[in-house]
Amino acid sequence: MTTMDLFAAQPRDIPLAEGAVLLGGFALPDEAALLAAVEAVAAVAPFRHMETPNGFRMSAAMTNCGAAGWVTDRRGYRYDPLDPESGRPWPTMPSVFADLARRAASAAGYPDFAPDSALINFYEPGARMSAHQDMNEGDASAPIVSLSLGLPMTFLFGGLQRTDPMQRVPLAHGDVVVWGGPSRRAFHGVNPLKEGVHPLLGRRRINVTFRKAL
Ligand code: MD6
Ligand code: FE
Repeated sequence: MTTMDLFAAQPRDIPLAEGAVLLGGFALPDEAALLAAVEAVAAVAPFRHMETPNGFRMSAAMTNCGAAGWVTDRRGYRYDPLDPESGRPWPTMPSVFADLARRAASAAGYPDFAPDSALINFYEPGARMSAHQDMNEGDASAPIVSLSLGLPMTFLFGGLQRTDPMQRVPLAHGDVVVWGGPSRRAFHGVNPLKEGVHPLLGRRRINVTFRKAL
């Protein structure tokens, strides 16, 4: 094996379904800058537990950056150019976010991905996200790029019907999942976060999903 082969090999790229791939460890080289970007966004637009249309509080706390942010309240789910808590635009998307999302999408076969929204989910032990489809984005031809930081979590990835079986995908710090095309409307969720302490993030998992929302 030559040196070139060593660099070409990416043994941690795992196809999940047609159009969906796990890029294992893709974000590790940028972990410090990505964490700093999360902190910078949260300093301006703090994490909050949003209310679902049914009146429940989400167990993951959320914030956003970019031209539009995903929000939920008693009126429903939508993308909003303004943070409802402050009435001001969401923070600008840090360039380290947009750059990572573009490179990951490209590695997964989706060139020229230009996200206009990043939803940041903050999980503490016990927090979860029940099975759902991502349906609020205007442009379903664009993929979604999903970055995991901190404690590991089990991602549940199903099919186009709620009743389809779900595969359990362990997601670790630095992993990136890209999905689009035939998988864009697949049901997915995350199991409750288990107790643990991550060396950089402590008792937390952060997930950032980059989308073309508008
Ligand atoms: C999470 N992720 O990983 C929740 N949606 O915390 C999502 O809901 C999600 O990871 C669309 C595409 C990728 C995702
Ligand atoms: Fe989702």
